[in-house]
Amino acid sequence: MTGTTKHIAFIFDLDGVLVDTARYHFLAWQRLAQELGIHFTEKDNERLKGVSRMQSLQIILELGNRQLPQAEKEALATRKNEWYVGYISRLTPNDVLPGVVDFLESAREKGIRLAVGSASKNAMTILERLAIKNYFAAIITGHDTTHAKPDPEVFELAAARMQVAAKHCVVFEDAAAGIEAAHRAGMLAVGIGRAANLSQADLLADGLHDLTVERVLTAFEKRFLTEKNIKDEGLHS
Ligand code: B16
Ligand code: MG
Repeated sequence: MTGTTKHIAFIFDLDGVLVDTARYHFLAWQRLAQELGIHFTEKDNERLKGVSRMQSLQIILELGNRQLPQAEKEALATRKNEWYVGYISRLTPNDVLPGVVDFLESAREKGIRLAVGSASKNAMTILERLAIKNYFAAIITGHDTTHAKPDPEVFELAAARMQVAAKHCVVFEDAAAGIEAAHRAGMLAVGIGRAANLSQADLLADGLHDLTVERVLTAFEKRFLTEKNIKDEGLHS
Protein backbone atom coordinates (compact mmCIF):
# COMPACT_ATOMS: atom_id res chain seq x y z
CA MET A 1 0.00 0.00 0.00
CA THR A 2 1.29 3.42 -0.82
CA GLY A 3 0.61 6.57 1.18
CA THR A 4 -0.21 6.67 4.88
CA THR A 5 -2.16 4.05 6.79
CA LYS A 6 -3.03 6.04 9.88
CA HIS A 7 -6.71 5.11 9.85
CA ILE A 8 -6.03 1.38 9.88
CA ALA A 9 -5.75 -0.76 13.01
CA PHE A 10 -4.39 -4.25 13.65
CA ILE A 11 -5.95 -6.15 16.57
CA PHE A 12 -4.02 -9.14 17.89
CA ASP A 13 -5.30 -12.06 19.87
CA LEU A 14 -2.76 -12.92 22.59
CA ASP A 15 -2.47 -16.65 23.24
CA GLY A 16 -1.40 -18.42 20.03
CA VAL A 17 -0.58 -15.21 18.14
CA LEU A 18 1.86 -13.15 20.25
CA VAL A 19 2.84 -15.87 22.76
CA ASP A 20 2.22 -19.57 23.30
CA THR A 21 0.57 -19.74 26.70
CA ALA A 22 -1.59 -22.73 25.68
CA ARG A 23 0.97 -25.15 27.15
CA TYR A 24 0.71 -23.42 30.54
CA HIS A 25 -3.08 -23.49 30.39
CA PHE A 26 -2.73 -27.21 29.59
CA LEU A 27 -0.42 -27.92 32.53
CA ALA A 28 -2.74 -26.14 34.96
CA TRP A 29 -5.96 -27.69 33.60
CA GLN A 30 -4.35 -31.14 33.54
CA ARG A 31 -3.39 -30.80 37.19
CA LEU A 32 -6.97 -29.88 38.06
CA ALA A 33 -8.39 -32.69 35.89
CA GLN A 34 -6.12 -35.19 37.62
CA GLU A 35 -7.39 -34.09 41.02
CA LEU A 36 -10.94 -34.55 39.77
CA GLY A 37 -10.10 -37.96 38.28
CA ILE A 38 -10.88 -36.76 34.74
CA HIS A 39 -8.77 -37.92 31.80
CA PHE A 40 -7.62 -34.79 29.94
CA THR A 41 -5.21 -34.88 26.99
CA GLU A 42 -3.35 -32.33 24.85
CA LYS A 43 -5.88 -33.03 22.12
CA ASP A 44 -8.70 -32.07 24.50
CA ASN A 45 -6.73 -28.88 25.30
CA GLU A 46 -7.12 -27.75 21.67
CA ARG A 47 -10.82 -27.22 22.39
CA LEU A 48 -9.96 -24.69 25.12
CA LYS A 49 -7.99 -22.31 22.88
CA GLY A 50 -9.64 -18.89 22.78
CA VAL A 51 -12.37 -20.12 25.14
CA SER A 52 -13.01 -18.31 28.47
CA ARG A 53 -11.84 -19.76 31.79
CA MET A 54 -15.30 -20.83 32.99
CA GLN A 55 -16.23 -22.28 29.59
CA SER A 56 -12.94 -24.22 29.59
CA LEU A 57 -13.79 -25.72 33.00
CA GLN A 58 -17.24 -26.64 31.71
CA ILE A 59 -15.70 -28.54 28.77
CA ILE A 60 -13.41 -30.47 31.16
CA LEU A 61 -16.30 -31.33 33.50
CA GLU A 62 -18.32 -32.56 30.52
CA LEU A 63 -15.37 -34.77 29.47
CA GLY A 64 -15.63 -36.40 32.90
CA ASN A 65 -19.43 -36.42 32.85
CA ARG A 66 -19.46 -34.32 36.00
CA GLN A 67 -21.89 -31.69 37.22
CA LEU A 68 -20.97 -29.36 40.07
CA PRO A 69 -22.63 -26.41 41.79
CA GLN A 70 -21.60 -22.95 40.60
CA ALA A 71 -19.70 -22.06 43.81
CA GLU A 72 -17.58 -25.20 43.51
CA LYS A 73 -16.88 -24.48 39.83
CA GLU A 74 -15.71 -20.99 40.70
CA ALA A 75 -13.40 -22.36 43.40
CA LEU A 76 -11.91 -24.85 40.91
CA ALA A 77 -11.38 -22.16 38.26
CA THR A 78 -9.64 -19.99 40.86
CA ARG A 79 -7.33 -22.89 41.83
CA LYS A 80 -6.46 -23.54 38.20
CA ASN A 81 -5.76 -19.85 37.71
CA GLU A 82 -3.39 -19.74 40.71
CA TRP A 83 -1.30 -22.51 39.15
CA TYR A 84 -1.46 -20.82 35.75
CA VAL A 85 -0.34 -17.48 37.20
CA GLY A 86 2.60 -19.34 38.76
CA TYR A 87 3.61 -20.68 35.33
CA ILE A 88 3.30 -17.37 33.49
CA SER A 89 5.35 -15.57 36.15
CA ARG A 90 8.31 -17.31 34.47
CA LEU A 91 7.62 -15.73 31.08
CA THR A 92 10.36 -13.46 29.70
CA PRO A 93 10.71 -11.36 26.53
CA ASN A 94 12.31 -14.47 24.96
CA ASP A 95 8.88 -16.10 24.98
CA VAL A 96 7.43 -13.67 22.43
CA LEU A 97 6.67 -15.81 19.36
CA PRO A 98 9.06 -15.54 16.35
CA GLY A 99 8.54 -12.53 14.08
CA VAL A 100 6.21 -10.70 16.48
CA VAL A 101 8.47 -7.78 17.44
CA ASP A 102 9.58 -7.17 13.82
CA PHE A 103 5.95 -7.25 12.67
CA LEU A 104 4.80 -4.82 15.39
CA GLU A 105 7.73 -2.49 14.62
CA SER A 106 6.96 -2.55 10.90
CA ALA A 107 3.25 -1.82 11.49
CA ARG A 108 4.05 0.98 13.93
CA GLU A 109 6.43 2.58 11.41
CA LYS A 110 3.56 2.69 8.92
CA GLY A 111 1.35 4.51 11.42
CA ILE A 112 -1.00 1.56 11.91
CA ARG A 113 -2.73 1.57 15.30
CA LEU A 114 -2.17 -1.58 17.33
CA ALA A 115 -4.38 -3.32 19.89
CA VAL A 116 -4.75 -6.60 21.77
CA GLY A 117 -8.12 -8.36 21.97
CA SER A 118 -7.83 -11.35 24.29
CA ALA A 119 -10.22 -13.52 26.30
CA SER A 120 -7.60 -13.79 29.05
CA LYS A 121 -7.99 -11.99 32.35
CA ASN A 122 -4.20 -12.36 32.68
CA ALA A 123 -3.45 -10.56 29.41
CA MET A 124 -2.02 -7.43 31.04
CA THR A 125 0.42 -9.44 33.21
CA ILE A 126 1.51 -11.49 30.20
CA LEU A 127 2.15 -8.40 28.03
CA GLU A 128 4.19 -6.86 30.86
CA ARG A 129 6.27 -10.03 31.30
CA LEU A 130 6.91 -10.10 27.53
CA ALA A 131 7.82 -6.36 27.53
CA ILE A 132 5.60 -5.60 24.49
CA LYS A 133 2.77 -3.74 26.26
CA ASN A 134 3.89 -0.31 25.01
CA TYR A 135 3.21 -1.16 21.38
CA PHE A 136 -0.55 -1.15 21.98
CA ALA A 137 -2.92 1.82 21.98
CA ALA A 138 -5.69 -0.40 23.38
CA ILE A 139 -5.60 -3.64 25.38
CA ILE A 140 -8.93 -5.42 25.80
CA THR A 141 -8.89 -8.38 28.18
CA GLY A 142 -11.36 -10.82 29.71
CA HIS A 143 -12.00 -8.19 32.39
CA ASP A 144 -13.48 -5.77 29.83
CA THR A 145 -16.00 -8.03 28.12
CA THR A 146 -19.17 -9.84 29.08
CA HIS A 147 -19.54 -11.95 25.93
CA ALA A 148 -16.87 -14.42 24.81
CA LYS A 149 -15.74 -14.95 21.20
CA PRO A 150 -17.37 -15.70 18.73
CA ASP A 151 -19.25 -12.64 20.01
CA PRO A 152 -17.57 -9.60 18.39
CA GLU A 153 -17.58 -7.53 21.63
CA VAL A 154 -13.83 -7.76 22.31
CA PHE A 155 -12.84 -6.54 18.83
CA GLU A 156 -15.58 -3.89 18.68
CA LEU A 157 -14.34 -2.52 21.98
CA ALA A 158 -10.74 -2.42 20.71
CA ALA A 159 -11.83 -0.52 17.58
CA ALA A 160 -13.88 1.95 19.65
CA ARG A 161 -10.96 2.61 22.03
CA MET A 162 -8.69 3.35 19.06
CA GLN A 163 -11.42 5.36 17.31
CA VAL A 164 -10.99 3.34 14.14
CA ALA A 165 -13.98 2.12 12.11
CA ALA A 166 -14.53 -1.65 12.29
CA LYS A 167 -14.16 -2.00 8.52
CA HIS A 168 -10.65 -0.54 8.81
CA CYS A 169 -9.52 -3.14 11.36
CA VAL A 170 -7.62 -6.37 10.74
CA VAL A 171 -7.76 -9.14 13.38
CA PHE A 172 -5.02 -11.75 13.88
CA GLU A 173 -6.41 -14.90 15.48
CA ASP A 174 -5.46 -18.53 16.11
CA ALA A 175 -8.93 -19.76 17.09
CA ALA A 176 -11.94 -20.37 14.83
CA ALA A 177 -14.19 -18.55 17.34
CA GLY A 178 -11.94 -15.49 16.99
CA ILE A 179 -12.13 -15.57 13.18
CA GLU A 180 -15.92 -15.69 13.46
CA ALA A 181 -15.88 -12.82 15.99
CA ALA A 182 -13.77 -10.71 13.61
CA HIS A 183 -16.15 -11.35 10.72
CA ARG A 184 -19.18 -10.59 12.87
CA ALA A 185 -17.53 -7.27 13.73
CA GLY A 186 -17.07 -6.58 9.99
CA MET A 187 -13.27 -6.89 10.18
CA LEU A 188 -10.74 -8.71 8.02
CA ALA A 189 -9.48 -11.89 9.71
CA VAL A 190 -5.95 -13.30 9.44
CA GLY A 191 -5.73 -16.91 10.65
CA ILE A 192 -2.54 -17.74 12.55
CA GLY A 193 -1.44 -21.39 12.74
CA ARG A 194 -2.01 -24.63 10.90
CA ALA A 195 -5.31 -25.63 12.39
CA ALA A 196 -7.76 -26.95 9.82
CA ASN A 197 -10.52 -25.00 11.55
CA LEU A 198 -9.10 -21.66 10.38
CA SER A 199 -10.41 -22.14 6.85
CA GLN A 200 -12.81 -19.19 7.19
CA ALA A 201 -9.91 -16.72 7.55
CA ASP A 202 -9.31 -14.18 4.74
CA LEU A 203 -5.56 -14.83 4.90
CA LEU A 204 -3.58 -17.65 6.53
CA ALA A 205 -0.06 -17.75 7.97
CA ASP A 206 1.90 -20.08 10.26
CA GLY A 207 2.80 -17.14 12.46
CA LEU A 208 3.73 -13.47 12.27
CA HIS A 209 7.23 -14.59 11.16
CA ASP A 210 5.51 -15.90 8.04
CA LEU A 211 3.78 -12.62 7.22
CA THR A 212 4.64 -9.07 6.19
CA VAL A 213 2.60 -5.96 6.92
CA GLU A 214 2.54 -5.28 3.15
CA ARG A 215 0.92 -8.66 2.47
CA VAL A 216 -1.78 -7.95 5.04
CA LEU A 217 -2.42 -4.48 3.63
CA THR A 218 -2.74 -5.91 0.12
CA ALA A 219 -5.37 -8.39 1.36
CA PHE A 220 -7.05 -5.55 3.25
CA GLU A 221 -7.24 -3.36 0.16
CA LYS A 222 -8.60 -6.18 -1.93
CA ARG A 223 -11.29 -7.07 0.59
CA PHE A 224 -12.51 -3.69 1.79
CA LEU A 225 -11.36 -0.84 -0.36
CA THR A 226 -12.31 -0.03 -3.89
CA GLU A 227 -10.21 2.64 -5.58
CA LYS A 228 -13.16 4.99 -5.10
CA ASN A 229 -13.54 4.76 -1.34
CA ILE A 230 -9.76 4.84 -0.84
CA LYS A 231 -9.94 8.31 -2.32
CA ASP A 232 -13.22 9.25 -0.62
CA GLU A 233 -12.12 8.22 2.86
CA GLY A 234 -8.69 9.77 2.57
CA LEU A 235 -6.76 6.62 3.46
CA HIS A 236 -4.05 7.71 1.06
CA SER A 237 -2.42 11.07 1.44
P1 B16 B 1 -7.57 -16.70 31.52
P2 B16 B 1 -6.66 -15.60 23.97
C1 B16 B 1 -7.43 -17.29 25.90
O1 B16 B 1 -6.50 -16.36 25.39
C2 B16 B 1 -6.84 -18.69 25.86
O2 B16 B 1 -6.62 -19.10 24.51
C3 B16 B 1 -7.79 -19.66 26.51
O3 B16 B 1 -7.24 -20.96 26.53
C4 B16 B 1 -8.08 -19.19 27.95
O4 B16 B 1 -9.01 -20.06 28.58
C5 B16 B 1 -8.63 -17.76 27.89
O5 B16 B 1 -7.70 -16.92 27.25
C6 B16 B 1 -8.91 -17.22 29.28
O6 B16 B 1 -7.69 -17.07 29.96
O7 B16 B 1 -7.90 -17.93 32.30
O8 B16 B 1 -6.12 -16.26 31.66
O9 B16 B 1 -8.53 -15.58 31.78
O10 B16 B 1 -6.37 -16.63 22.92
O11 B16 B 1 -8.06 -15.02 23.88
O12 B16 B 1 -5.59 -14.54 24.06
MG1 MG C 1 -5.79 -17.33 20.92
